[in-house]
Amino acid sequence: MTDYHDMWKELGIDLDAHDGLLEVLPPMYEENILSQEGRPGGMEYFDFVFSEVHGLRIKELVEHREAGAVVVGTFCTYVPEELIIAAGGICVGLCAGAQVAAEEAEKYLPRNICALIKSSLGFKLAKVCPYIESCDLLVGETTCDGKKKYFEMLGELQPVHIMEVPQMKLEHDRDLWRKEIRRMLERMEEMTGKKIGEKQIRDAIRLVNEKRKALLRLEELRKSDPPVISGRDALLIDQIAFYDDPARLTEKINALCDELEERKKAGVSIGGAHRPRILLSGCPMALPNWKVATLIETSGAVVAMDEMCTGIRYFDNLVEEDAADTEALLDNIADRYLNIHCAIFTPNRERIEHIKQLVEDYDIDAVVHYSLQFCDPYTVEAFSVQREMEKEGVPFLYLETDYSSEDTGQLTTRIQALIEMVGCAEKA
Ligand code: BJ8
Repeated sequence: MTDYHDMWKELGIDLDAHDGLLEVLPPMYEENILSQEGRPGGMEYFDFVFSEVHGLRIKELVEHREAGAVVVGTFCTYVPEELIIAAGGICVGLCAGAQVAAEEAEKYLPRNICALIKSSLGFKLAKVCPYIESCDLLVGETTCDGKKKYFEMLGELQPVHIMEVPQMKLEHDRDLWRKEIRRMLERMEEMTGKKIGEKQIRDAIRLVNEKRKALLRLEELRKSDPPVISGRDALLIDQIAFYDDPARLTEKINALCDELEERKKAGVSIGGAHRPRILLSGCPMALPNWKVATLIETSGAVVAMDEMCTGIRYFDNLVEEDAADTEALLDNIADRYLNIHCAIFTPNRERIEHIKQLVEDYDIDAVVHYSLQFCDPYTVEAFSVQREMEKEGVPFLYLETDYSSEDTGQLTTRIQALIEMVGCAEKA
């Protein structure tokens, strides 16, 4: 085992608090991920990446910066990683999925703010995240109100660039968003002191599209029934996709998909039998948040699809590569990203249509809508999703939770009741 304490110290990490955090992660990983039976061999790479989450990948970031390049942190799937990569940078997702330093964060934020925002600030204040400490720039966005205000606070601690994400998708919203894409490109040029050319943008688009294609290939394999991969392993891969090297990750996902295709042909599955198929929809589940996915899968069902930003919302739709020049490439990037259907938009009918389509394509038995407590966009939109699912006759369960384990018993009871009901309906 390599000792990374000197590297963490250089980054300004609070070593004692960080050691405490690193003690908690392995048992969590064991309980939620490694304890699953029949996992494909290709998951070994992702287990390794997770085991080195604050080690080897951070070392790569440090070396990248030593070579004169930049690291940029993001908090939302609307931020185009292509522009960061085109500037020779590394893009890392920074949303936190574990409760850290909540009391400290509550000195600056109200108690009733979503766990994702509170924990992200907690990680920064407690100095336990080597990712955020490795960043030359943080890119925030005007999505939900909590995030907007959180980024103002973060701006007092580190350089922050804010992208204005519109809240509607009318023509003038598109115009604004295209301008924001150009403004972001200029910020990257200003920061690196280098002009970003057409070739760099084209190459970055291709690289990220390849990653998306690999993730979509994996999603296609999740249509298998009985399943060839668990929802938890698919979620883990999506979470890792936010910070791993894109080319290496693409290769490893494709190798895993080759293995899963072989498994499918040979009739090898995880668990060996049909199980109720659940679509998880709602707020993102940032690493290491596996709580709800684990409860669903240890209750006898499989998460067959995730309509979340740590799921298909992250990689659905490619950037159109066919474009005459830089301006057209930037328009294509803008168009692809504005085609993400987050609940901060109004109206957001496209998200509901997407969920309906996924229910059909993935032969879904029930939808579990997951909202983080105090997340207004998803909590309110859940009512529209529920109404639509009722119309379609799709069983629906609404869950509102946070990062604590206090409600595990109550969540388990509700999830088990849903799975039992779906199982009985299937037998009838
Ligand atoms: S595109 S889902 S990553 S905004 S959970 S912080 S919405 S109060 S994370 Fe999101 Fe971008 Fe949308 Fe995706 Fe606010 Fe809700 Fe908290 Fe949220």
